[in-house]
Amino acid sequence: MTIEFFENTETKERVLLISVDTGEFDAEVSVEELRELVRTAGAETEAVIIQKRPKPDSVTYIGSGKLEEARLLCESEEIDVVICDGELSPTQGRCLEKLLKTRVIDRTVLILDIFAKNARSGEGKLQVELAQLKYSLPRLSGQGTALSRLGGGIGTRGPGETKLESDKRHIRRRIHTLEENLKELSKRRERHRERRKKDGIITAAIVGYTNAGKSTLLNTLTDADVLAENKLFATLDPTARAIKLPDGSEVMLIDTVGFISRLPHFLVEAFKSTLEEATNADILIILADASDSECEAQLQVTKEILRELGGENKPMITVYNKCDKANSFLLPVTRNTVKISALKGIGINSLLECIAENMPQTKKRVLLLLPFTEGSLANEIRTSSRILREEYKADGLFLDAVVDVDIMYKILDYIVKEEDICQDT
Ligand SMILES: Nc1nc2c(ncn2[C@@H]2O[C@H](COP(=O)(O)OP(=O)(O)OP(=O)(O)O)[C@@H](O)[C@H]2O)c(=O)[nH]1
Ligand SMILES: [Mg+2]
Repeated sequence: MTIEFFENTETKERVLLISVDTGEFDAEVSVEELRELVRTAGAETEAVIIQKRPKPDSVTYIGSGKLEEARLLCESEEIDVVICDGELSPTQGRCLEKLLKTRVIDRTVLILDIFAKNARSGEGKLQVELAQLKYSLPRLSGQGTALSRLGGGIGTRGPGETKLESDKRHIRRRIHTLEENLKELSKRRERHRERRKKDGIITAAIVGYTNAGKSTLLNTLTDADVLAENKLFATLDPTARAIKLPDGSEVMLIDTVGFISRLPHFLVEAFKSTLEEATNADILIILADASDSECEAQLQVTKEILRELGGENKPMITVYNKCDKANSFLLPVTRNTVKISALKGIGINSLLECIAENMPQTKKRVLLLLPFTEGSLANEIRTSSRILREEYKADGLFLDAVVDVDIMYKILDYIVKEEDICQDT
């Protein structure tokens, strides 16, 4: 029998965490992160069991001794939900629920639960529902699953009205509809990006591990007023705001969903349209929490996910944040690395200068000698570019002009000299 619990704002759900330490990653660090996820989900970690084994037991996840320890803890600590720090197979999930007589979920379900709680936009909600269905589909076997019991406790929250049904066909149909809807929204985003590009708007995405301070930075630089709090995955939907750089040029900053280690692939897939907003930006501002002992590991995770999303070839700026409470002397000092405190507004000018240095070249200054036969091209240059000097010479029309890089291919044959210039020239 499975006990159902319903959300109650006064009594927090009591959680037992179970981890199998295979040596593949630092189990202690991972459990600490899981604790934070539990806190973010509104529950309380009462006990932790870590077992060293080469791999999880294929049926019971942990060995029989530890299982008995867990069963006793569930009773004595009045545990409401057991959370395993890995991905549970359907068999393991069912078996543990039966033996522990408690709801059992895994790290992925917990993350999905937080996503469900924090999704605000229609697109965000569709993405969460898609991820939940993709997770639950292989786990439906006639019996209920953790996800199909939409109650109110952690791991059971749904994105909206839709109740998950144990009808695979229905779920597959729903997955298809969601994917179609999301594809439409993704196309709309793409059209929007194309328009921005045409208008010459440069974009910079603030990416990084969850809780690094991305939203705080956006709020400090603009009056975006987005939610920033000490919780994981506070932001799910992208927000964009324009800022002016010290050299007068403008850049559109984008704040988006944070990353976490061992992010399941299907979750990245479900959030593709949101994540593309970040990876399609002209510049990537990679924010890291310098006060976290796992700072460098979190930077690596961020870079790996960016690589997976195809964003590794963009200009990148590494920003060590929260330097007000970190020993920033030990941090690397390299080109395109900045130390800041988004909260206290420290180092912001250096960051803005670094963004300015990384702005893509959109204009070039060229000296041209156009043959007299290219009269219409000369007119096109006159209307689209800034002409600094124009002179009729014996062998053609001489132009000193600042042209848009988009028309370079038309004038390549007539260039006498070219040089890169800043955006606002
Ligand atoms: N001490 C200190 N705290 C900071 C700084 N920047 C952000 N924080 C705090 O870190 C926590 C997380 O900040 P957010 O801006 O919500 O982080 P985020 O990266 O947007 O997080 P998610 O959207 O949840 O992925 C908040 O409690 C902030 O007040 C900083 O420079 N110094
Ligand atoms: Mg945020």
